[in-house]
Amino acid sequence: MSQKINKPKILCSSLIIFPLLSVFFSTSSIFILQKCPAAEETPHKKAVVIKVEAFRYGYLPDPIKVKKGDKVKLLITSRDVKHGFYIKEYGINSTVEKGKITEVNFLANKRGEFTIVCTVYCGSGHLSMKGKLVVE
Ligand SMILES: [Cu+2]
Repeated sequence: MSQKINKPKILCSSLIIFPLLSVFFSTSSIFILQKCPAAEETPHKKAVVIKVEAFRYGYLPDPIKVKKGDKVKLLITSRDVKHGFYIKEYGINSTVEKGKITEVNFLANKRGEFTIVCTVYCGSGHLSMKGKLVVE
């Protein structure tokens, strides 16, 4: 008789213990993942956002300074007319119009100084319209 009573008890307690164990292990593994330094580095690095203004005949800020390894987001506007924004070494070739924001995203994976060139004729000083990107 006593065996017949005990079986449901064991079944019942295992029904409680196993979910509790699984909850314990899943929460502890989440905790371990959060503490793991590798997990902290894995999420995508936040982009460095820089507002840039193009004008006759230059760019502000000048130079645009970032650090090697930075994910860079440039938000470029024009003060006056349509301009170009060209950086050969980074394969960037965009245009900027007054009243609009041109977004340029790139990974600053090359150290050095790079010339920014205007590729849209914008007036008598167009050919001398240059800026600089510095990747430190
Ligand atoms: Cu120009």
